[in-house]
Amino acid sequence: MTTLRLVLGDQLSRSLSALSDLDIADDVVLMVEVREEATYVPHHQQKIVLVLSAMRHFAIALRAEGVRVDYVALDDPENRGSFTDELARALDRYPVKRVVVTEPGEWRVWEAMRGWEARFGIPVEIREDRRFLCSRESFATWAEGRKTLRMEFFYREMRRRTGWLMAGNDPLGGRWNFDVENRKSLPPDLKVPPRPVFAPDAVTREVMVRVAEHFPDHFGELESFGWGVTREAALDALNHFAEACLPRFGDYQDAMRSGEDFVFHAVLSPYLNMGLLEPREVCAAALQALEEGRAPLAAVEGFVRQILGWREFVRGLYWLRMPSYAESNFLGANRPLPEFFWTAKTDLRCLRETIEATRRNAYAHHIQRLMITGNFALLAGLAPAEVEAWYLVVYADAFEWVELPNTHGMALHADGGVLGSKPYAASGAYIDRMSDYCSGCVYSPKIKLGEGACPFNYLYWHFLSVNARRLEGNPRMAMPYRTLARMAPERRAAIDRQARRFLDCLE
Ligand code: FAD
Ligand code: DLZ
Ligand code: SF4
Repeated sequence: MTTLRLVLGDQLSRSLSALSDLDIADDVVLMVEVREEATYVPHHQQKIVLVLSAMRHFAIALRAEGVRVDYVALDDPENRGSFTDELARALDRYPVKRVVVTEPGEWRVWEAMRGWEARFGIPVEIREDRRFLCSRESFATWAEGRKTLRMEFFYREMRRRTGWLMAGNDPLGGRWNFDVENRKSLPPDLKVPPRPVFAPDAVTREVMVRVAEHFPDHFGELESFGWGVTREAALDALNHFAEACLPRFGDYQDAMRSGEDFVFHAVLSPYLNMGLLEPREVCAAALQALEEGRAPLAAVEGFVRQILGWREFVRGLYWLRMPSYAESNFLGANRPLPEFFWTAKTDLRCLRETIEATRRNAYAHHIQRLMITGNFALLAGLAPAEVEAWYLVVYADAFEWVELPNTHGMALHADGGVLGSKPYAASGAYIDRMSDYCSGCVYSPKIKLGEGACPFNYLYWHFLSVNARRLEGNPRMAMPYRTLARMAPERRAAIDRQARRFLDCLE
């Protein structure tokens, strides 16, 4: 009798709890490429290649250790196409005494997994995912009894727990957060280091052929694939970031520049989310850079906050609030997703460039996701479920536990303020300040209304008008609502007319 250990495509860590007591002599590790995971939303082609190729490389590494890996490829004629059905088939191949898995990253899979024991009539041990820095249980304890859940307070608690960036009981440098120093726009002459590109090896090339064949209509370019697919490559990417980008990460975290798809961002999220890197080691690399004087405190604090703070916070929130979290629609937004989110055919340059980069790289950096596509979706009142499905499709790092709170909560405010205290709504002036997109756009951020006006400008005021009932009581929205109240009624009416004309054309 053997123990069957199922490893999923975002669990590619040798330290995985499901593998912790692996008995090489007796156990079987099961890995399955299943159609359902590529099609429950039609993922970007690069994302499918990344996950499947990384799975194949992980299996190769395990086999090199002498582990018995049962690997079911997408093309296997017997492949039944889902985790549950493939597990059922594997149970017919071996005399299995128990199944061991690590808890999955998505509610959808968690629900299926919890039914396996009853369905198959054998013990199924679902272990905690210990790669995270805060367990689901510990987050729930922190959240208990709090009226509002705010990342900043959770983050401080995590700083105290880990002792990272602490001087005794106080934050290093006397402040918890150096964000005010992290909002610079990019000087035109500042060079951005190129992102490391990993040329596809034979395994990846084979997967690319299969993906092009099986999923020809999925969004995204495949030829530009440059992701690492092994732990070694992910470690190279981490070293590159720590050396070349981290020192400037803080300063230019919110900056956007046409043609610079990555700026000083880490581009590590797919590796973290699939398990090729662990959050602990990524933060350790940043802390070491600070200790050795290779990066300033503001940059390191800003970076550590993204991982120790935001990443853990959104995961905690997801598991605390699912499944109802996904169902709220606080602003009652219901406009269908415009076609240009897929084609990039729009004359709004900031949107066009962000969507083109997304298609090319299966990546856009945080400010593009939040303040370009996200801000537009918010201002235009796009239906949360459609926007969320788009974000889940298009990014290589998109797994629902992290995608949903960021989209539903942070970008769309569809949760009514569970994640953030106010909507991240901004007019063209913000985009103009933080990017060079506007200089080459047919619209002008300086024109508020009429011919040539930037649509973000009138959509912004229109958004405030139509959502006044829901938002004007929010103290953090007091200033824009005061400005709106001072606006001449004819001007408000003209703004609403132009916004409605624009929105009608979207459909
Ligand atoms: P950097 O900006 O260099 O940050 C470093 C690391 O911090 C990231 O690798 C990531 O692990 C973590 N991080 C930063 N911000 C966040 C955040 N808000 N939430 C969680 N982790 C964070 N991130 C995903 O990993 N998957 C998603 O599907 C995803 N969807 C998003 C959707 C929207 C609408 C928004 C606004 C943000 C989303 N994010 C998502 C968060 C963030 O944009 C990405 O983590 C980041 O852009 C990844 O690029 P990077 O590695 O260069 O990150
Ligand atoms: C994203 C993805 C894809 C495209 N394909 C697979 C697959 O064939 N096999 C697999 O084990 N995992 C895949 N994944 C990742 C899963 O979607 C992910 O493990 C679940 O969403 C649980 O978080
Ligand atoms: Fe975007 Fe408006 Fe600037 Fe054009 S003018 S790039 S639409 S913010």
